[in-house]
Amino acid sequence: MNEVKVVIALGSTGNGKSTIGNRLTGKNEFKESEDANSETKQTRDCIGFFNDLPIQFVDTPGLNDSDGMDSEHVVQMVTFFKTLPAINSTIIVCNAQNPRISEILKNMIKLFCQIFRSSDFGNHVACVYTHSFKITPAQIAERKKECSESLQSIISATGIKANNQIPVFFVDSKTNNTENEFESLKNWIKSQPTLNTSLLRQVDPVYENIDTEQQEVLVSTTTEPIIESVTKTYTVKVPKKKWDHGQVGRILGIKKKVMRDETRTTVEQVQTGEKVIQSFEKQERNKKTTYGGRVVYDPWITISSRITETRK
Ligand SMILES: Nc1nc2c(ncn2[C@@H]2O[C@H](COP(=O)(O)OP(=O)(O)OP(=O)(O)O)[C@@H](O)[C@H]2O)c(=O)[nH]1
Ligand SMILES: [Mg+2]
Repeated sequence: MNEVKVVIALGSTGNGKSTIGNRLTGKNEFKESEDANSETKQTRDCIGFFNDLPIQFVDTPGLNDSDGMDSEHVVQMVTFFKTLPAINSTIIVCNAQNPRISEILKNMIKLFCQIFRSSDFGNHVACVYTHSFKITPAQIAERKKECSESLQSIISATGIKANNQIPVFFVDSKTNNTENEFESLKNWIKSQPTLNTSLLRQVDPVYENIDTEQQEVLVSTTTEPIIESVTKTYTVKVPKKKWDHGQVGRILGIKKKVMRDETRTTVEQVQTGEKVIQSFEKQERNKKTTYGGRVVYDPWITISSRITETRK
């Protein structure tokens, strides 16, 4: 009995993810688009068999070049991946009739590298070209080499190690003309061990990075007078104890007061300066960066405070 292999499909809209999902599960659970408009809006899965191999196929919404990495589709997709008990591989679904690797696809691949982090994602990824008709074996051989190299450089640019030889398959999901390629694809899927997804479990579906930053802010400044006791000295005239009658006084009987200086002290409350009281708060906030590079700040939260007093 083969164990179920979990395969995630990723690719631009209309490339044939849902169609190949139906083919690889032998069911018709995924809705295929009838025109160029994007059909799949939600990431969802289906378990079925491809020949004897049980496959749990995870179909994702295809994004357009105008879509950003912050769309709710991406958030729902990452949230869905976190619920998967295991993941074996990812197939990047391209269209052989339009083989350009679009900017959005590049960004999606980078997103996958970010969310799977060091889980050896680069060695569990393959590229599958659908709509493989009207292409010669020589073109296929050339494109396989080119595609493998460009995917490898996109993946390694994110810092994740990538297999030198990313497998590339050319299939046509609507005909039976590419049975050999489907067989090779099946064997590759079967050979994929489970990815280590412990880091994926910790990933935030909205934010790629959450950092904290701190600041110290001055919240208030008040000034108070400094009042101190000051001892003051002054002189007063006080009469001498002895009376000097003098010549005239003696005659007239008038007594003349003789004065002397006496030093006295007094203690007064005097403003000797000013003190400036400042209150500071240390604050912290989260700086959150979305997968699309948008930066969102949480409100500042006070984590400590201090008061300083300085004399002026
Ligand atoms: N001839 C041919 N047609 C295909 C093949 N794969 C898909 N199609 C057709 O291409 C159209 C788009 O296929 P879908 O499977 O809906 O594409 P998708 O990648 O799921 O698109 P979204 O859900 O919008 O992201 C449908 O009309 C399919 O029938 C293929 O290998 N050969
Ligand atoms: Mg679809």
